[in-house]
Amino acid sequence: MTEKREESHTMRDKILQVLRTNLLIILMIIAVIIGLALGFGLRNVWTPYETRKIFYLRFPGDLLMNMLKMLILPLIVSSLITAMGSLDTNASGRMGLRTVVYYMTTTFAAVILGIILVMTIEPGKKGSKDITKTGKPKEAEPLDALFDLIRNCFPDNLIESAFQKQVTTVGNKTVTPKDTSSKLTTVLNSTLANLTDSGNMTGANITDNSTTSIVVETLDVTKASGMNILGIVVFSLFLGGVLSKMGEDGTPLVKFFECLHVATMKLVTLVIWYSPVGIIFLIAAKLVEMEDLATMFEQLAYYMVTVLAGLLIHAFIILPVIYAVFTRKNPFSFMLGMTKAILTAWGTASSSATLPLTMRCLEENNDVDPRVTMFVTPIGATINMDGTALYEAVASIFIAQYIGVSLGIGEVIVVSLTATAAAIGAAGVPQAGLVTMTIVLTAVGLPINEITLILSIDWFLDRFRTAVNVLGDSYGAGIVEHLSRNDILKPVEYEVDLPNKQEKNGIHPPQINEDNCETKM
Ligand code: 7O9
Repeated sequence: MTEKREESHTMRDKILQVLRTNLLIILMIIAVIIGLALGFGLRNVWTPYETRKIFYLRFPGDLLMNMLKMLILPLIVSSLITAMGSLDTNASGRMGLRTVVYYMTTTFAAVILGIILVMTIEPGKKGSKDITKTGKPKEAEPLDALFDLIRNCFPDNLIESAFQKQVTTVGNKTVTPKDTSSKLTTVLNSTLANLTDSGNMTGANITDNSTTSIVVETLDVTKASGMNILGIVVFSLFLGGVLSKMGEDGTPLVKFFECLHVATMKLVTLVIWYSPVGIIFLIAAKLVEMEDLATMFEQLAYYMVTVLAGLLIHAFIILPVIYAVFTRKNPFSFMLGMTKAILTAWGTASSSATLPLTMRCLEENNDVDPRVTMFVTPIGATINMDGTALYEAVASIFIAQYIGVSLGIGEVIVVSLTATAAAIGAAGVPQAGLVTMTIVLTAVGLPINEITLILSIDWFLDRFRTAVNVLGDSYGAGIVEHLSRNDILKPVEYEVDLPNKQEKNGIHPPQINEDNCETKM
């Protein structure tokens, strides 16, 4: 009797659970539709200049962004330390290599696809040319950006890296050297020549016959606001790696971070139920804010079509084919399992804010091993941006076409390499979006002020490329799990396996069991 009741109970629970998961997807789709309708509706009533109204309209959306971003720090730290701590160094090393190889190849594939499309469609040679430009982008020195990237991997203060990153700031000062020796004159002359070449010189003048004042560059490392995500990722990976090497002695701390991970994922579940509300207002506010939608869409139509076509081909053909080839599983049911994460990515235009959902969808709907998800997705959110890479390649060649510069094969290769590098390094560079774009442009000698041309539509394309970024991270987790299936065993199997077999497979027995790997609610 009691057995039967229990059985029907579990059945009901199961049905409820299935309903609940699908209910959320339905709610999210409805939210996107309501958001669009509300936005277009309000456009008829409000003008984009009623900034206070728009500011308030965004409020529920701001709350969602805050809640999601609030979870990022505990989530990535606990995930990376737990994953590294519970796998032995060989297993995590192999997994890390596969992860990085997958990310680099798919990013490069996206760039190549973008270049092929932009060179066949030639959007820069079509459409009207009188696009109004606003603002002026800051010039970026590629070498400084690269050094910032590496410097940020090693923050001087871990707590500070949660809200500030290091940036190289270039300024200049006027000096009046007293020394008139020939050596100094040579140095000054070469500095002068360099400054003039790089366009950094603001003026060098001779004040009188005996004194020469000269403008020299000053370079400082300053702090800019924004999370130094690279520093946190690098620290967590190393701490986890060291804990794994410590064996039994490291277990308490690994268990602590496991617990933090499970608890954070439970918070994620709460936030997810608020996300449809937030999505409505994020979309509506964005739509009301935009000044002249029709003209903008009309003028940049070909460009938009090129980027969207590239993103669609990458998302629906290239990535699924790669997944199917490696895993022999159905890529589209995998994609369906990621719906919630993809809709959130589209609604928030931020793959880092989507990270909590990406992890949940992978573990819950696609049955990816939690240790793989914990290891692969935080790194993916940081360095894997297929959509962004494709976008930057298309954008720079579009600008070249627009201003009538034809690029040679060498320059196209430079675009492909810098766009890949820029997308990988984006999260480590301050004010990433613009700075990485200027790096690609300066690398091939294109004028950076033309960026403003494509800025008006950036917010729109951002949503689609973020969705592709998240999808790329997810397929990566699926593929890496499949390839690493011999390095990691399913938690349930640990009970049956003998300790020496576990050792052979690169797993530390003490940390893994059904309880502490379970992240579902
Ligand atoms: C798009 F790992 C995490 F989750 F903690 C993490 C935190 C922050 C990962 C990344 C970041 C981060 O700062 N990312 C970042 C991404 C910073 C600046 C620019 C971009 C590029 O963003 C994409 C784009 O504009 O194409 C896109 N919006 O994927 O979020």
